[in-house]
Amino acid sequence: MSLSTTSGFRLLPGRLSPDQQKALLDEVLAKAQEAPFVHQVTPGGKPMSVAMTSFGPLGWTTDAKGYRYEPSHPTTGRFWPAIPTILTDLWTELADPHVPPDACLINFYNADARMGLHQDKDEADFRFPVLSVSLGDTAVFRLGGARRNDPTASMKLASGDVCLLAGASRLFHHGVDRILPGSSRLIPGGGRINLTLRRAAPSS
Ligand code: MD3
Ligand code: FE
Repeated sequence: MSLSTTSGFRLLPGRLSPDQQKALLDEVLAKAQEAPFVHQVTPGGKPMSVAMTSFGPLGWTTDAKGYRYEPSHPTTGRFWPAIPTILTDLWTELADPHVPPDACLINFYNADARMGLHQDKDEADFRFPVLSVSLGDTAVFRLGGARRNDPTASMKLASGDVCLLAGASRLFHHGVDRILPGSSRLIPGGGRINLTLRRAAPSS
């Protein structure tokens, strides 16, 4: 039995066409002018190698006080831009037809950025899936299990790939081991953008 059958994990390779990828990238880069990418600092005091921003009512932030969702950008103080419609449409189709996402975290990886193995546990209700969209250079992604010491599998996430983390997989450990520089020509100057749609607040 496959990983997806047992865990609720689904990978949809090339779910976005090249034209859809370009349109989404243009919208993300335009909105990132209003809500710039920031190398946030972990509670332990280390700047993250991944630069982040968010769209939607809530955005994920980290600083000396900890990890949390906030209604405004950590440096500008302005509300986050709206989530692109192509993403809310994907959420309705693949994740939840009734409850919309309220947070879209955007990660920018340059050739040297990584994300260590972690769980996403800052949301109120883990019954809602996480939906991920990759743009630009391919990532070598690592997916483990519910326990930190569970075995892991390595897979590539390429531009246009969509990944759904539902059911048990919602709490699986995961991370990005490395980026493959030059693997895509989508983003001028190279790099990778990953967008994750989430339900951060309780649904009622
Ligand atoms: C598996 N992002 O933003 S996306 C994150 O590629 C994050 O930037 C990675 O981990 C990235 O928190 C991975 C795919 C993904 C997202 C959420 C998950 C995989 C997941 C939640 C549970 C299990
Ligand atoms: Fe994560």
